[in-house]
Amino acid sequence: MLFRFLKSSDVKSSEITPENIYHNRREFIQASALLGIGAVALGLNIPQARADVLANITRSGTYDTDEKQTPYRAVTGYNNFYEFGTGKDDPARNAHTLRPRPWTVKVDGHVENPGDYDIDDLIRPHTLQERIYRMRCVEAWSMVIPWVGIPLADIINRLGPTSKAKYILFETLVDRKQMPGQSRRVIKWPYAEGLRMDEAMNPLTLMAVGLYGETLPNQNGAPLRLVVPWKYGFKGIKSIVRISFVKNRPRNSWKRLAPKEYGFFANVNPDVDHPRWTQANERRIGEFRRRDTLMFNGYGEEVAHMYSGMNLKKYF
Ligand SMILES: Nc1nc2c(c(=O)[nH]1)N[C@H]1C(S)=C(S)[C@@H](COP(=O)(O)O)O[C@H]1N2
Ligand SMILES: [Mo]
Repeated sequence: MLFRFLKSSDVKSSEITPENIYHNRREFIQASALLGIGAVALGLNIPQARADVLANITRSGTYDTDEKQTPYRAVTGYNNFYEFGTGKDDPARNAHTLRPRPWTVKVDGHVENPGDYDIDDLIRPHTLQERIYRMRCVEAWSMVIPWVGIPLADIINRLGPTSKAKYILFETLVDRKQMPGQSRRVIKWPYAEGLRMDEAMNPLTLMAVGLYGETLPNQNGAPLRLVVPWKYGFKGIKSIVRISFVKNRPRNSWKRLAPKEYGFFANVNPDVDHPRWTQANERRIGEFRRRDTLMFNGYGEEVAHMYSGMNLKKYF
């Protein structure tokens, strides 16, 4: 059980991990070299132990939570990524087979600049930002993660959707060699997710390329994954290879699998329970007392206006 490792009082001072050196930039690179040791001690294969430190990250602080950040070992060791298995520790163990470079993202649909974009051409014109967000998984656990990414609106504006584009569809890579979990048909591959255009353009919506100042570990969705902090974690599609501007509400994997349990909107909502468990409270990874879940995961000020007049019990 990974939880065993997550109590901060358990961490020996000799055990250097990214989250306790993170706030000291000068020591970051040096200490990151030691990460490999920590990964081995955990018994996990964390390929990003090489700690590819991202340069030129800006910090506006505007949307950051100042809550305690979830330890790096939990953020990168307790994951949902069914392409690498359905167990929470499967992605950290298995995702080393994913090759995040070279990587091509297909942009198509109702857009002025469609094409097959090399990941680095997609990222390069933009400034990377750090965003410290709460993440609330639909399974009622949560984390606080310092993401690094680009506001999705910046990317969309450069791609130039036409007026016919009402939604965006995202798809994950399909490749059984790189993603061994895809030989089982637990979901219908590719994993797919979508957003309404106003949700995609909301300043909170981030296209992440890193976390804790490093490039994204494979298990967290390298090289490109969505982060939509007021929605349940499953909207945060990983290892994206397609961005499609569409007219109609796109399919999304979890709703397709179990439409009574998962909706398209998936806004965090303590008043709408999952049929099999409550959504009124959650367990912050690393803590033991459950905490109340906040409407829109606490981001109502930024996002509630997009849903005014909508019946959120019906459109869950
Ligand atoms: N392609 C893909 N993306 C995915 C998933 C997945 O299984 N496949 N799981 C989702 C779920 S349910 C959650 S909670 C988050 C977990 O992100 P994390 O592992 O980086 O915390 O990823 C989401 N994105
Ligand atoms: Mo999730």
